Amino acid sequence: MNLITLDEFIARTEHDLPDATGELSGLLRDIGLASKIVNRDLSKAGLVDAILGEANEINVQGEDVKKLDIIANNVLKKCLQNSGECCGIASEEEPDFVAFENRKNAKYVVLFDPLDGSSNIDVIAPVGTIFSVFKRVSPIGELCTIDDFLQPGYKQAAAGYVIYGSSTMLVYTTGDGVNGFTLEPSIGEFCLSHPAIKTPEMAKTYSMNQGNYNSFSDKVKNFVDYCQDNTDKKAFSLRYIGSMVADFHRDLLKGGIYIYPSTKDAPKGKLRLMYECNPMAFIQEQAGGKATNGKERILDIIPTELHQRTTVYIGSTKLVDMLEE
Ligand code: AHM
Ligand code: MG
Repeated sequence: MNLITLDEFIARTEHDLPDATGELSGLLRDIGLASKIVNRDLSKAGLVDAILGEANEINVQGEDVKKLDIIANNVLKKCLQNSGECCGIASEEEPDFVAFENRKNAKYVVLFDPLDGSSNIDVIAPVGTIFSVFKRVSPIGELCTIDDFLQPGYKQAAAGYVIYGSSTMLVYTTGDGVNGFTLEPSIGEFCLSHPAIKTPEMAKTYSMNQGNYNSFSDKVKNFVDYCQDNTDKKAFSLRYIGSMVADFHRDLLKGGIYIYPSTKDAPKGKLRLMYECNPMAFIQEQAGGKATNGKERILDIIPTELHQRTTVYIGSTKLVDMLEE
């Protein structure tokens, strides 16, 4: 058996880069560690409510039962602060970014959605963690600033996600292709299982909350109508879990398109540029796919606020082009 662990893979890739200092590698290893802890806590999720007590309540042992989003947020924050390579974080679960007082000399900031699709936990469907890494632009030695976080997606140094499903898998890119690592539970290591992922150029699968059809633009309605047109048996398959990481992961491996357009309730789209769309767009492009907001490339959007939302069409190149046409 020739297992390549995540740590070993990171070390090998770092070795191939003459300018690598090891800092980004250290950061990725720490994110790997955090996701193993989240994975462990998630496996007990079914016990919360039924056995341990309801989230947000005091359980029978007199302990505070926290929601898993908050647990995952705290785990990531702590692992990144311990890491020494991260000077601050921004999270979907925090109102503002957090600058690490004791890490002023670190070079990177990390933005994350600690537990995306968390409403799926109640029904034991897959959820995920999404992360995005930027090199800071503020001077090393000082506290990080908002400018370190509000950078366009094309400047990401790394991005990735972890899917907690029937297996747990970590997928990431540093701008040199996309690799996937499956958690081997018996040894507690992420092992390289999906090297150099390339997404199919075309597929007949689309993923979206089609219940919002009546509030879609004509462009999106036309695309949906096209997907449903069964003339010559060419209708597409609709696959939607309602957990972006899970829907994206399927599209990445098998081809397809994930769409979250503007709706009546979410006129600017529902998903967050910094925590969800930028990292997924970086991965998708590195795998040969495409990601736009309908007007421009997701990675070119200049962010103005941390929790900014955007519409997103992401997946196989031909499908994204088709929708845009
Ligand atoms: P969350 O970050 O609050 O979990 O919301 C994001 C999730 C995505 O994972 C998913 O694709 C989408 O919201 C589903 O939204 P909807 O229920 O409107 O289809
Ligand atoms: Mg989310």
